[in-house]
Amino acid sequence: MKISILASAIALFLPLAANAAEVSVQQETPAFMTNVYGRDYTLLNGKWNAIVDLYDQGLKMKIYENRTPQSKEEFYEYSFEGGLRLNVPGDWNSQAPELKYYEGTVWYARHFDASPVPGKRQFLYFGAVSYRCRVYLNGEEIASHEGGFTPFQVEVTDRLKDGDNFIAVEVNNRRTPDAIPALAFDWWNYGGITRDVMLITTPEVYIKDYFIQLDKNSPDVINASVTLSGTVSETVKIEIPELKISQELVTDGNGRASASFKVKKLRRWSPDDPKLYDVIVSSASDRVEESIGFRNISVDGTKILINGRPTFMRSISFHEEIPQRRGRAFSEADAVMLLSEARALGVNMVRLAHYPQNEYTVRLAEKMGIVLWQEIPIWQGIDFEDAGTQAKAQRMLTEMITRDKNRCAVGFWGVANETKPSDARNAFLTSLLETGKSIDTTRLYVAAFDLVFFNDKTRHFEMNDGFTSSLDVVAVNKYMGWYHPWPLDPTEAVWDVVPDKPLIISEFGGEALYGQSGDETVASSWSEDYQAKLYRDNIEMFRHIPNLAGVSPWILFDFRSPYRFHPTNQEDWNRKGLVSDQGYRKKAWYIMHDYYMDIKNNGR
Ligand code: GCB
Repeated sequence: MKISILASAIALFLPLAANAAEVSVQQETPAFMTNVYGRDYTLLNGKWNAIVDLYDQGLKMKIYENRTPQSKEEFYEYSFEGGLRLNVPGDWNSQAPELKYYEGTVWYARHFDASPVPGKRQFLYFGAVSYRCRVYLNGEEIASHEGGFTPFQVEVTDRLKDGDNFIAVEVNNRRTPDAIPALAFDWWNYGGITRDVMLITTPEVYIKDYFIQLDKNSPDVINASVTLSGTVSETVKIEIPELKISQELVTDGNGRASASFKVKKLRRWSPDDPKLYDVIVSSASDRVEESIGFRNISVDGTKILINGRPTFMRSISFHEEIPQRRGRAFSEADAVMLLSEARALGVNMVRLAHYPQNEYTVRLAEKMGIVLWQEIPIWQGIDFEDAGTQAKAQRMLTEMITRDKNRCAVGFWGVANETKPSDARNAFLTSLLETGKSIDTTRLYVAAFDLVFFNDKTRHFEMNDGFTSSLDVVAVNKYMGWYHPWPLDPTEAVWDVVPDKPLIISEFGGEALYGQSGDETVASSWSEDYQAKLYRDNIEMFRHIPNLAGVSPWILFDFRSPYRFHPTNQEDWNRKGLVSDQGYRKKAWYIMHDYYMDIKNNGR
């Protein structure tokens, strides 16, 4: 069974290809099974052989067939053996000096042993491949996918050989105008098989998906739905032993069943008490288990409520990057590093910038009691006129929500960052909200805007963007003291932006090179002193934003970005981190920490 997850093969690798290929989507919904770590699986991580294919010749040469000479006349101008070796998961950029800036195709390949089991199905599952890929098993193309931050699976039951199998993955990270993100973005364009690769074994009819969360409006009603892989009518069971729930449901002709249960004495998940319950979903032939938390998140006027209590979101952002390693984060240990440093700052929320991050991070945040804002990389420069790009964005959003909809830590789905109002933009983002809400109405939908301006007549900060009325929570990125000089003293700043809705300042900050001291009034000093004063000033301004429901400084760590050219202050790093690339806290970190501790202890 071959699936074309996004597109027919042809358009995927043409450098500036448009999206004609989008029409051939043949995708089962959902496109991959939920909770892969709760399944019977083998990791195909480790060292893979690699070929750098700068001119995209490997496809023509069919190098995925992995041929070796069989006669005296034969020869092949490639071999996967004896060349470059790359770690999977991992980005290629950090694994070889010549690949640091590489944007193009790299072929990954390896052998693995498999044993087809009668009555069982097997799937290859990729946590993420950045940015587009085609997968070949034993010499044949079996799947393709576009989008660097969400998973996909392909069934290989009938294709696996008993014993040795050969898999090749053609990975390409070239930036194109129709891609998401598009041609330029302020982070490193890491390429590669950047997350876990798994061979998953399931029964013939397996539990493909389930969605088990607390009802949006009730503190004691759990809504559950289960989807089997086949269009069969079967009994499935949902158990939450600690809540004394054991409920049998019968799936309909589409393999689906749903129910609501009223529960007693539920301890709702919150940042202060991240309680999770063991949940078991079983069918005649399958059983999946995991921990799920239950909480309400809603909006009341200008407040964000968690379990009915107004909660100020003390947030921070980070990229999926380990600065000290200069590469993508991918493991549980990486998640521990990033989230412990976030927690140390005093946060109750993390904005995962600017794309869905790996499942280890999401699951660990949930255990730690950290609310998450997760978003898709609709980041400036997106072609809102392109129907293909829109379909791609809808699919990315679907994949993100599908993977993480059972993680109660996720409180916010972000649909866009810094977009300019236009009819095309509005239609595009409206389609995203519709797509998201067709799967999940329990989260708050948010987008970050950057077009807040200072109105000289009213002397207020204002914003004109009608799309804000479609969102539950509005967020603003505003770099007062960095990209925007102060038009007045921060004590006099008055904000009149979506006054009837919760407003999150989703980015603010400025650059500082760790260890550099300088004049706190001179931006170009790139000093910790300037950054610290900028933080003091912004915090002062926050006290004058009546509908402020949260803040999220930009950003926890310095991060790599190829358009940060300053030769001594930046050297390809965005230096807005509160923590340096070497892991040292800058002066501004302490200011933000004090601010958060004060809010935590005394309220806002
Ligand atoms: C922004 C973007 C963020 C950038 C940041 C900056 O507004 O949302 O991705 O990295 O500004 O440092 O300029």
